[in-house]
Amino acid sequence: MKLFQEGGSATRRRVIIGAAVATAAIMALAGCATTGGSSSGGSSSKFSIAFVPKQLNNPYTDVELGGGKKAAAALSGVTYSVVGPNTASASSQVSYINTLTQKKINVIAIAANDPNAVCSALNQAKTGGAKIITFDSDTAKSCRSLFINQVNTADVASVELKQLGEQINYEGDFAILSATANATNQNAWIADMKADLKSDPKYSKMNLVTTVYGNDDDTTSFQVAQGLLSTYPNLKGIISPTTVGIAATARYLSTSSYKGKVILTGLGLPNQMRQYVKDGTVKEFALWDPAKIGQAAVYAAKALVAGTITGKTGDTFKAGSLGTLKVGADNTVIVGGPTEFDAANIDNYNF
Ligand code: RAM
Repeated sequence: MKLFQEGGSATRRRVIIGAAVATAAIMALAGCATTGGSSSGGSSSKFSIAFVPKQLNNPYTDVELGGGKKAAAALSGVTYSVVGPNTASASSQVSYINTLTQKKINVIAIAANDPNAVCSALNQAKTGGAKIITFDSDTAKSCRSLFINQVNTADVASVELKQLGEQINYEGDFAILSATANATNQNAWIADMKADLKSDPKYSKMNLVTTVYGNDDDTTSFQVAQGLLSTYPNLKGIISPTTVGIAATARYLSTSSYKGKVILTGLGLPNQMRQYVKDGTVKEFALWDPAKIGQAAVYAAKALVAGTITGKTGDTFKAGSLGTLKVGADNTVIVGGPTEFDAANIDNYNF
């Protein structure tokens, strides 16, 4: 298990008096985390938040959590930590959640590898007093107070189909190379793509032949991309709605005979995709700034702990440089819209 913990700011530490130090020492000895509640210092509040990403060691996760860490540091009294599995399999997060429940962490922010596999562990955490936020990849609605969604699910589906369609003249076979088979976020985007393919006449000649899974593992994704092209040599394109999948597929295509012939698009980090845009393997792809999701999660946590929101539709909360965010349908906060990247703008982005 990997656990990073950050204490309060220097200013805060200076004002802590002996009695508080003694109390904290007793709590630490008893294995307790700092509990929530308003501090005496104006609008700041004291709480602990633990992020549980789908997996550690994913460059996307690192950017996302970087945003959370920065936001936590900007607020005084927030104890920030990250724990999580190295693989994104369905139940790999359960033991980490149980540990956080024992530690009485105030807020658990989780990107779920499966909508249901983590629910009973999260419900136990809730019974123990924790607030539950999902970010990036949701659980079933009943298992969390609110979901920080990067973008509208339907917008992801339409940008991906549009980017592929315009490069293959809206005609021919294509495949999807996804993350894990249970990932809530990828499955929601894929379901919307399938619905658009059926309902929008402009896609009537585009044929989705298969969906394959690289499990958000670089090597597996590379091999799955290779297998895809050997099984379907006439494929016109691949959509990979995962930063791990698109980077591995681009790496495979870049040195293969399919380079520039098989169109690859999907969701990628500009820093990982830059070389493939410059060498002509990929023309365009999309994403958003993952750091904003981590940031929004920390501010949502603050508002939940302070009791100024419960996560119901219509709630609003301030989120630093993101301004005021609103909880919409399905207790979901939409952070922004997708950005499209190509050779003309990719150098303007550094994440
Ligand atoms: C991968 C993960 C993550 C997803 C991005 C687009 O890094 O699957 O959950 O949001 O891709």
